[in-house]
Amino acid sequence: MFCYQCEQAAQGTGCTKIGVCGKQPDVAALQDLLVHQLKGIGYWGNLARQQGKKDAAIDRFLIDGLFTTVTNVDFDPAAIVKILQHGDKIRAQAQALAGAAANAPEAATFALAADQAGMVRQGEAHGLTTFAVDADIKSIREIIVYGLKGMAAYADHALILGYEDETIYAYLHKALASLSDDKLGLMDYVGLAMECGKVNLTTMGLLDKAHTDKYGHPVPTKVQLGTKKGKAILVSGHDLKMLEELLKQTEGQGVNIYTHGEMIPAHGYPGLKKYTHLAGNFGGAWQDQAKEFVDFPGSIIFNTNCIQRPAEAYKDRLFTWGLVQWPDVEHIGGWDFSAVIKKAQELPGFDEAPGKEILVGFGHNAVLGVADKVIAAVQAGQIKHFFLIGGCDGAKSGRNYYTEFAEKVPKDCVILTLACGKYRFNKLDFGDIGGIPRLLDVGQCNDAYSAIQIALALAGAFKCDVNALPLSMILSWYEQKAVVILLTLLSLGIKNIKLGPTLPAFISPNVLNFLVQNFNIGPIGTAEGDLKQILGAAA
Ligand code: FSO
Ligand code: SF4
Repeated sequence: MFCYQCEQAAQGTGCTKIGVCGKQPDVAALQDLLVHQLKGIGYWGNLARQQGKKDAAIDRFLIDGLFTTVTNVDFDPAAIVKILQHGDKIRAQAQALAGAAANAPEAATFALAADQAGMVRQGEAHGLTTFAVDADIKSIREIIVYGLKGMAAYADHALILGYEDETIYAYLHKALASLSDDKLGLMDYVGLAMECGKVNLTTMGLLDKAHTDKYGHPVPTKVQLGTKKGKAILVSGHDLKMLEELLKQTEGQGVNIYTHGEMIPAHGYPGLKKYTHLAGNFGGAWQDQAKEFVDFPGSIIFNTNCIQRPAEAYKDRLFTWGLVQWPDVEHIGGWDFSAVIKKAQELPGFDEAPGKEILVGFGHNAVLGVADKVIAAVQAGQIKHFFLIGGCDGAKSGRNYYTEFAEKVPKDCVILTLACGKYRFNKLDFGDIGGIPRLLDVGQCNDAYSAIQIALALAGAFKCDVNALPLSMILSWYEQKAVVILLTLLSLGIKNIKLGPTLPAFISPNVLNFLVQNFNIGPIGTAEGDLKQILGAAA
């Protein structure tokens, strides 16, 4: 196997024996085959679309297939085999829709093996090390593949809430088709990568609309970190609809629901916070789950990444939902959560133990609702600078940088944060500036959309370019959603982003050069040095 799609890539270059994430070589091969198959479906789908023909089943399969291969989503070979078999039918459907083609690539024509062992062999033959292309082309193609995976995750959440957008599907087909087109050069792919960023802004906007139409705009809300007496279920992932259904099915049953990781922003949505048994938040970011879940006295369910190898101590009370799968962990296929609730009823649950409260709910609507106050504070010199410290968390010790950075941000600066990286500092007290909290939790990783809206509104108010704002972006990345968010920021022309804890292994030296020259993107240094550089430059 060879995989370097996430920040945990072994030795900073790639996982070759087994994934640091726990991905086994057979699963890696099946996922490589699925990506290969998706390129073929995209080829036919793109051709059909050029003739004005499309099919919702084909479009939606692209979303599911891509999201399945995101880091920490699907570790179950049997589940991926089923997806590949379904994909084979979808491929035939797309081919029939497109009609005959003279030079269809192998990805669009290969016959899927009859069994899992055969599919694994096919996947091995289409792994990254088999690509005979120039290093820069390989790098930029992989950037696009990872961008598509991240975008598919957001499109999937929106789709689950009944929201779709034709722009997204048209781009997915076009981009997947481009990946087998040897006539394209580096700058063609750079253009496609920037388009990926733009289309992802549309995708995150669509998801924002889905969330806010359905559950209202998030409002500043205190989240309890302690526990309520009663049975308990912990929900991890990003999917709000799944949480809502579970809240409905547990109403009046003496079972409290706790959020984990990226589910914490749920507490700020009026349509979800109205459930009084949405009791609080438990634990830290995803990489601490194996240690923390042992102490959760109820059932636990994952609705998206990031799942890790479950410890035996809680495996029998762990469930997966949606595209997340782990071998031997019970999967909930639809919307009936009675097995999860039944398990929670059998377990001891929590005692009453109130704890600290932290604030969430600063989406674009809440922040822009007090825009006048914020602008006046900037003009009066009370707020000197904004820092967006956001992105994913992970296990590397270098990630302490983000805690240290947040702690060292001067008292006259405001921190916006989002995604699971916030757990590095969201339980610290930052105080406020004239009633404006110094730490504003904007939401999940996809709520980068909110952060962008806030930045654009500030730029409008100060009549300047976003790059001229007293705003710096200090980002942490882990998996492919972070890749697509980065592409979105670059597609908006945002410069001077600091990225860590390490730069992606899939970026070739020439592609990195391009990014540095055009966007002045750079690696994080030390918290003190970076702060000095940013604030020195801003002074
Ligand atoms: Fe984190 Fe995992 Fe939200 Fe990611 S829980 S790392 S970027 O899946 O999606 O921030
Ligand atoms: Fe390694 Fe990350 Fe790939 Fe897992 S997803 S195999 S940790 S590079």
